Amino acid sequence: MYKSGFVTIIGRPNVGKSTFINGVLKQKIAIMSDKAQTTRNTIQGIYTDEEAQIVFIDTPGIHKPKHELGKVINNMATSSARDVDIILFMVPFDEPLGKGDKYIMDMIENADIPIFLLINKIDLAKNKNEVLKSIATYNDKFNFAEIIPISAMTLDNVDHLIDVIKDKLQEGPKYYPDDVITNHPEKFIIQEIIREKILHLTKEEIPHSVAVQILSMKKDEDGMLNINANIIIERKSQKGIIIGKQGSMLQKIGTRSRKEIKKRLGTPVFLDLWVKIQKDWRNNETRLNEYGYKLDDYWWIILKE
Ligand SMILES: Nc1nc2c(ncn2[C@@H]2O[C@H](COP(=O)(O)OP(=O)(O)OP(=O)(O)O)[C@@H](O)[C@H]2O)c(=O)[nH]1
Ligand SMILES: [Mg+2]
Repeated sequence: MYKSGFVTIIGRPNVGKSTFINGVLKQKIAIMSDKAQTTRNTIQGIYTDEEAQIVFIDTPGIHKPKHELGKVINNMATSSARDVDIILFMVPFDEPLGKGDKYIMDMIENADIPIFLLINKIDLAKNKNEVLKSIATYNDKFNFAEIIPISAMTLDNVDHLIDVIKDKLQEGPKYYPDDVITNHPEKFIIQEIIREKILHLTKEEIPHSVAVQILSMKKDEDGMLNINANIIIERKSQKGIIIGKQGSMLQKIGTRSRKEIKKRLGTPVFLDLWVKIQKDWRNNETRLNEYGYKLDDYWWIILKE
């Protein structure tokens, strides 16, 4: 009997959701960083083996929104918990159960599907007791179907988690061919790679106020992929930071992005990056749509088949 199903992974920002999904798929489909709110879209990661196909959904970290952008990405995360077969709620073992976690637990409390608690980052635990303490705290507050400590980084206990997920899934079809691992087009992947390099290279307000827009992607006769992209920021002062002294920062962003895009797509890449100021874009619905931050109703269609 072949099994399949949809499994969403939710939690506060920075708990390791994208690291987990990339680790399970052994390929990077979602960007990762130590900055909160790295992920801004729902991203399907499709795990397929001989016994089952699990469509994991990586989601943006649920947080207290300060902009329209925050509201949109929170909405993506919370609506991903509808119409799935299992919810994975991820927390790091080393942070106390806070308001954010309570908010999420209240939200999923009435879901009539199994909810697993994933206690992540156990590679950082000095001893078992630290992890056990965290398990006890959460166990007191919520009736989880399973509580599974893992490390998304070292993949400790992740095979076990996959087995438990398979146990809970029902018989079902392969929704995707074996070689499909994500639902997003190349354009999205390129845009995210560039944004990730910016997150890694900058601090303070930049990571939160930046967006990347791909204007065009064209292959020329020599097989070179020409990419034209805008880095969108909100203020003039941020433009200076992104460009850097004599363009040094922009060059670093460009070089690192180009290398990863080339590796990912297997073609030589020419990357033309421009910096553009778009005042308060995070509160502007038209701009949010333009930069790809809208409720993605396209995976709903897949679910409703
Ligand atoms: N030591 C350790 N670090 C981890 C682990 N999982 C994630 N991290 C780190 O935690 C940080 C956040 O990881 P992400 O995967 O980007 O977190 P996220 O939950 O997707 O964050 P948002 O997209 O902002 O919601 C990164 O610096 C990761 O390297 C883990 O199992 N162990
Ligand atoms: Mg993420």
